Amino acid sequence: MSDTGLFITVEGCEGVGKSTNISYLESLLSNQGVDVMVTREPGGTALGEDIRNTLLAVRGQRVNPLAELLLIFAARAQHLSEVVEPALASGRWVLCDRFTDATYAYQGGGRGLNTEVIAQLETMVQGERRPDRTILLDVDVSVGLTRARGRGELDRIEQETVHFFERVRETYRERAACEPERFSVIDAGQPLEQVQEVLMQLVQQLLAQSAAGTAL
Ligand code: Z5A
Repeated sequence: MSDTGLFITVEGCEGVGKSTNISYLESLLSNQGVDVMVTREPGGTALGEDIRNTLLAVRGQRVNPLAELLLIFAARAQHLSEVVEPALASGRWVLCDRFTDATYAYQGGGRGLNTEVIAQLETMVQGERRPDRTILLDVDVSVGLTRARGRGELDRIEQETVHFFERVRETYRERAACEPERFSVIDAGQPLEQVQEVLMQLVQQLLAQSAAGTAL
């Protein structure tokens, strides 16, 4: 077994089922004796949650996309140093609801910010740290939005157009295609039981690879 934990991120557009399936993954892993923690971005620390609230607040003023990007990386810097790195160093597995792939998808694909700028901030804030495995829950945008919007009031980003979310989804899919060894893409349009069957197989594979000390 590796002496550092695994860093697993879960990604996807609105309403794909990240929260639901992260809870499921957490219980699967705990039942297998893995010391696992769940966290999220933006957020995961007191400062990060304040930044999250600021980012998602609906205000009458347009938020400059670069300001949005910098706030997300500010929250990430705090999250990595205060939570993620210490947990991984102590051997815990970290399940993170969104990470930097979301930045490429939302701020890059959605807002149209230059990917090179995102990549520079990624290196500055994260150094070499990248997720060991990323689960991309993928579903037609209209299906995800219907699920998410069933919950009531929309935050600032949830109020974006369908075209915005189409660009987000496309960027996620392109990233997954470029890094097939890191990404596991799951059809989140299937009934939840089927999604979770796939997740169970994935967990078994991760546990076997981790125990064998082989590359993930
Ligand atoms: N953001 C960003 O812009 N840049 C960044 O770098 C980062 C984030 C890190 C907050 O994220 C916002 O931050 C997000 C992107 C931005 N923008 N927005 N909006 P978030 O992850 O906290 O918020 P979210 O995307 O709005 O998550 P969500 O809407 O809570 O969705 P979810 O967690 O993926 O879904 P869920 O709550 O688990 O499920 C939704 C419903 O669908 C629920 O009733 C489930 O029971 C149901 N469900 C789930 N799976 C299924 C299946 N398979 N079948 C049927 N029903 C299902």
